[in-house]
Amino acid sequence: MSENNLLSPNSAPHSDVERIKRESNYLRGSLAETLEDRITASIPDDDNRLMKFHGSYLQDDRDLRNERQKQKLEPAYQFMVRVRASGGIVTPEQWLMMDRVARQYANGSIRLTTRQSFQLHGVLKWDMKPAIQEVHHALLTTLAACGDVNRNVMCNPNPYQSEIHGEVYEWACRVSRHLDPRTRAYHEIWLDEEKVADSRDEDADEEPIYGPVYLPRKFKIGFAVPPSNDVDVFSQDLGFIAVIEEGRLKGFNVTVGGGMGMMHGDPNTYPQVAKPIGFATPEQIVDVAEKTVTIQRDYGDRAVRKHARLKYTIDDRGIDWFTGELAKRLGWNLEPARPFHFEHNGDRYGWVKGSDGNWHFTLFIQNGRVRDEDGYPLMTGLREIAKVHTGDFRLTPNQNLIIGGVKTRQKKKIEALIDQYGLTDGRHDSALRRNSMACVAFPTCGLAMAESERYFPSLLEKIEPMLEEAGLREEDIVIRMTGCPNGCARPMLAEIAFIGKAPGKYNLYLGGGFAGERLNKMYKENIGEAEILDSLKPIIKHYAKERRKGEHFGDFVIRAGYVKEVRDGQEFHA
Ligand code: SRM
Ligand code: SF4
Repeated sequence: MSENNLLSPNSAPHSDVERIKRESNYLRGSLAETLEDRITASIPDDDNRLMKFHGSYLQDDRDLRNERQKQKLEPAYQFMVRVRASGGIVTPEQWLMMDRVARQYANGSIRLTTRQSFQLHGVLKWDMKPAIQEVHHALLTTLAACGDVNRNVMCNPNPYQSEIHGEVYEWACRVSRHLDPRTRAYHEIWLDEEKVADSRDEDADEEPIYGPVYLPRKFKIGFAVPPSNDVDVFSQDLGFIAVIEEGRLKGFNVTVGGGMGMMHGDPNTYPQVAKPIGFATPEQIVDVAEKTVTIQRDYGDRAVRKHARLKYTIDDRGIDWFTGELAKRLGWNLEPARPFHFEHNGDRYGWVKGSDGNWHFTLFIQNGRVRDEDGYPLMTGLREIAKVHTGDFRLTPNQNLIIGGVKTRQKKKIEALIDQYGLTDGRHDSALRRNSMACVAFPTCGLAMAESERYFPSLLEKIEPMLEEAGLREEDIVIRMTGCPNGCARPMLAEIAFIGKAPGKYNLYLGGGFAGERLNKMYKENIGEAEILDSLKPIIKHYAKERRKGEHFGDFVIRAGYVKEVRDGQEFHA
């Protein structure tokens, strides 16, 4: 293993997280012991850091925080468990397992994430092991769902170009497998595998790609199949854009340096769209991914975590430095990028027939939350479908769900169940709602500054009449909300976005590109609901009256002068 990843490129002392990783003996730490500790429902901070690599971390129910504090009780500790599946594809059996685990060990709901993973909330410490064991036995994993490693690899679940989708998906899986952590810690801690000798004593090389301190920060990869940019490829650290010529997959345009996270008021942190740097054949991309990861491993900032993503590594040294370093490590140069064109980043709902003759039904799942509600037994309906379905389920990058690969002879049966449980493809909702996403935020996310998932539907309810009045009910407008500027629902790429600042207060952003190709810009700062509605109403009216044919809302607000266009290298904030 190279020594490089033990050194920071700048001379500043490494952050404490680097110490925790280094001392952890490949992600073991004292997790096995602390999970056994029955005195508290919590775990120590150092272990919680490591827990992320295992796909989970300690939260507390923020709704109960003050009350429990008053009663001198420890916070209502619980764990979030994230289960990854490359490209979001799982079998009906795996769906049934998630459903079972959610009801038995978590809060009775499943959360489909913006990266095509599952999240469970409210798992108690004592239930972590059986829950993770069930996930493992169903051939899914929580390992590397969080932490300073490559995360769930996203892939367009494109139901209307099935053959190409299948091929691109296979490459996404290969890249994902190649970058999986190799440590046996996961098996020892969760699956009761016998502990191997301390690998530090043996000087074993447990992680040929990551090394003993893993990456300086999380790392994200997405595969897009134009014209759909549903994976928001420009938000990824590393993106692959499929190049299809004459119906065949020729290779991928490679993009680097995307990322959404920022901090309010700190211009040293910023969201950024990735840049295309060239073209590679399918057979070359695993190598491209590995070498990109190792560049970030060796040069990423290990001192300041908020400056540790690949986008900053590249910005600090320049894109030419990066492509040069990549070519050096690969031993060859990428070809020049080929032309590509994206049309949208949303999902296409309802039934579509794939080129393989199978059917796919995209359901609208508001903010990815699967649970039974009064009058809408979504979770039960999906369970009943999973019991008879022989195809797959595909989690989309927009927090929706595709019942995929339905054979023609089975379609009627699935259709009947969809009807029986009233499951919706969003047809009765506005196009705005169908193009909406919100992050989790309260009560589980410790970083939330404002509500998101719980509040967004009611805000949409108030915006919808304005659109209706303006004759825009069926106009696709991408709208997103997050409870803080970390950007988990990729709001910086939406045409309208709300980013939480304080309880009930949001920064309003306008002007993102409809196909996820352009960042938006702040229009109003720190405003509450009344001002949000007052601000949007005249703009919506203006758009209805003066938009050009085919002009998207995000383009219009720039042309009409509400916000300036954010071009490459320009400042994002205001
Ligand atoms: Fe995220 C942290 C939820 C996608 C940027 N994100 C978190 C944590 C784990 C909070 C924490 O660290 O304490 C949130 C858990 C909340 C909860 O209670 O469940 C959280 N992120 C989510 C999910 C579940 C949002 C959702 O509603 O679906 C998404 C899970 C993805 C997955 O399945 O792997 C999720 N997070 C994203 C995305 C979008 C994406 O990846 O496409 C981003 C922006 C893209 C990017 O990374 O640049 C994102 N999350 C962050 C950041 C800011 C990272 C940065 O570079 O600054 C944090 C905070 C951090 O890492 O320190 C964060
Ligand atoms: Fe939490 Fe912020 Fe991510 Fe929302 S954007 S889930 S509030 S970290």
